[in-house]
Amino acid sequence: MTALRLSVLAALVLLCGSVALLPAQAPVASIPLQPTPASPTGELKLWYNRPAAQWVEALPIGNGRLGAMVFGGIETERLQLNEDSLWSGGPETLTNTKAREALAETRRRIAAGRYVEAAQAALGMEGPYTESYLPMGNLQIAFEHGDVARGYRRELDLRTAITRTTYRVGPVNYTREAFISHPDRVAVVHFSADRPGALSFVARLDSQLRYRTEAEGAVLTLVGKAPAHVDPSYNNGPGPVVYDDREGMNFEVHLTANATGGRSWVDHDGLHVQGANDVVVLLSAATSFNGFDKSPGTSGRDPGPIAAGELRAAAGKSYAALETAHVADYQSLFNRVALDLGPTTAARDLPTDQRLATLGARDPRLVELFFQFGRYLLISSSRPGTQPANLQGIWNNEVRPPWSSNYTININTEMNYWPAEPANLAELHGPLIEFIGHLAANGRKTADLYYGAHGWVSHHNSDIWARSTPVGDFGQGDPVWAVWQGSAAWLSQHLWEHYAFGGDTAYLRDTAYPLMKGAAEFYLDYLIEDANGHLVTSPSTSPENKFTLPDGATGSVSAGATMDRALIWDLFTNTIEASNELGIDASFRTRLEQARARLIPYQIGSRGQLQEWATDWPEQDPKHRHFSHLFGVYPGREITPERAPAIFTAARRSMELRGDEATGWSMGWKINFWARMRDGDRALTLLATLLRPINGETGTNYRAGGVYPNLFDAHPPFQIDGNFGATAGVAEMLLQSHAGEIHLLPALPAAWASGSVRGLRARGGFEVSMRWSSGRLVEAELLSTLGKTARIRYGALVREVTTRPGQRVVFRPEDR
Ligand code: FUC
Repeated sequence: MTALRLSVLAALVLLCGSVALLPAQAPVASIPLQPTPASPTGELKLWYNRPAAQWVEALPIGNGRLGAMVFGGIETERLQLNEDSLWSGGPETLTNTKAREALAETRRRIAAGRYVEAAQAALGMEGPYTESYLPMGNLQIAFEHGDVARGYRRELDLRTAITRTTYRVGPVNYTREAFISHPDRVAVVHFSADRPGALSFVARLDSQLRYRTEAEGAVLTLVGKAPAHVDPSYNNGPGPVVYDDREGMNFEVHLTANATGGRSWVDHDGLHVQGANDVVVLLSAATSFNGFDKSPGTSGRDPGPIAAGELRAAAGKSYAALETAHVADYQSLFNRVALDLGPTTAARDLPTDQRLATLGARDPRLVELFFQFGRYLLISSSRPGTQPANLQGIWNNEVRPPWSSNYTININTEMNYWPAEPANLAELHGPLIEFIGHLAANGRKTADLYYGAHGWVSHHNSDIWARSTPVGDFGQGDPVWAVWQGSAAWLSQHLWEHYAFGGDTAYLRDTAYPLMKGAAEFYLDYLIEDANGHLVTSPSTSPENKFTLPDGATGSVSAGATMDRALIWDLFTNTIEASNELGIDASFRTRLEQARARLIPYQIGSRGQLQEWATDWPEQDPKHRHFSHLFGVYPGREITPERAPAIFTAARRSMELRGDEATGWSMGWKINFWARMRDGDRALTLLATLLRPINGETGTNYRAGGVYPNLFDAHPPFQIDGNFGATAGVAEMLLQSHAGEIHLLPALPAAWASGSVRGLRARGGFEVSMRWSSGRLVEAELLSTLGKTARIRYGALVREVTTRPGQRVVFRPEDR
């Protein structure tokens, strides 16, 4: 027996008494699992028996870049349109030259224990707010058959990424299908009827931004201009929307139709169809966005030829060809994962909104639908080469959307990408990874100018221009969110995870490692020594909670908030491992190891909780939606029951004190937290809390999240992160791999007694499929893509298996 195997055995005996180990050359089989039915009914549909009355009832479609909300109106169909590069503003300029002085003063006041005054000084580090993600316009299609219909149904089929609306007016059955094609780059709306000549409508384009429409041949064009600046909706300053003839994004939407039978023409009023049998409407769009560092007004691309070319290319294809290419492309991603959580209930025959209201998470098929909806949304909002999914993915209908629909990088943007690796959509991580590169380019200047530090830094908000500076409009924003330097570390975790799952060494060497190293360089410079000789950050906040000082005053900035320590441990550990994998940078690695060993340790507070700050101050809001200090449980990997049992228990206590009620995204995070606590029932409770119907409410609520009728996550308002957090959470309940082992069914709730999953991914290059029954794993199959050794855990049972690339390994707990 090798030394390694002996130590594994010793560890096992320590952990679980005695278990059976496979011999060193573990027998591996190639027996495929029983084919896993995704859903025995085959149905993965959101469906409704009436048109969408409000935006959060409409159904989202998208190809990563172009997005639409489909309302399914009878007399007037509306597709509310977005394009992911259509933002206000232009490239970041560093405008706060006094930030470094403010930093020094903030640090002095923190060192003197003058926390309230320190927060005042920190205001001096702030600069402009980010810009806003904008709505592009609407495609409105007015029919000439009135709005009295029978047999109405509209649906979104997650298996094909196509919406379908059907209804009957008089004797005629009408059908509409809509999708946005990634391969053909256009939105496609197909109208048909079961009587010849029944299709007559006018299609028009409009926008909330400045625009005009033009008719040229068979094409209707909308030519638009975005504002040069849009203030966040929470900032109450004058002139919140600023247009400028030179600056600001230019954009175009092009529309045409292929009609069979009847007549069609385009004039100043719109695109007209009269008496057709079958019509395919095609829409393309482009903006002048030309990179995060170029003015879209003065150095932009010309969007006209791009939109025209894409429309022309698509118009040369049949509907069947467009649809086939779209479905094949979409399914190449979507079909990688199938989930079956057990027997269905009668509720599956109900429309989705009623199903949500009646049973919620007690309906396992609804949980499956919600899990897959998250995967659908990522496929539809983030493709290689597009912008990363923002607070609303790509779907936004407001000129001043909540929180600017920006990149909020103190949790929300990261959460969007939590499912990317485990839910087998790794290449969709690409836009975020590319974005981090832009942020680092700006962030190097910010690190230098604001901090006199090496490397790169970013703060809590960003936008398409990769803003890296603290926002807050020069002292208007609360430092508890605006002055936070942790995002460079948090985002760097995504760089590492993409490698940890996929094992692409060239990517690690050329893309990830240089960015991770740059972030680590910043924190090496930013850390200072506290009175006990530990390394701490200063100023430091715990997004976005405050503390109560002994004299009753409220503080926000201090030194050494727990989250900073957790993030820096994560970044340094990942960077150390990366440099080891690459066999480079030994002396830098040593610096990181030495600094990591000196980081301020976790501390357990008077209530048995994991302390949120270096001092055991009470939280100003004990139920706060953020639980930043618990990063090390999830998405971090430092706090596991094996590695840090006491801290693990304290983290659990902290979450119990926090409670369940929160915003949608916070509940999404909590599902993952409880999964990491290996408490499946509690994770399911959180899933059930999230799957609460929120109907009309779109104002901001910090305590009562849920989901809208279209299954969009409700903060409220709509914020897409909770969808992605929940999808990652379900995956995390079934499979974990953050602690050096592949843990099968670590948090299976009692209610999911029997089921199966196919295609989840584990770190180390494994694809995992499992089948369980009566709450017990029956069989797991691991496909090894990299040929690494798999340490497989199921409960207390651990087996280690060496693999070859491409090999399938079958694991049955019953085998000894
Ligand atoms: C942070 C959160 C809010 C919201 C916003 C976009 O400020 O605390 O709840 O999600 O980001």
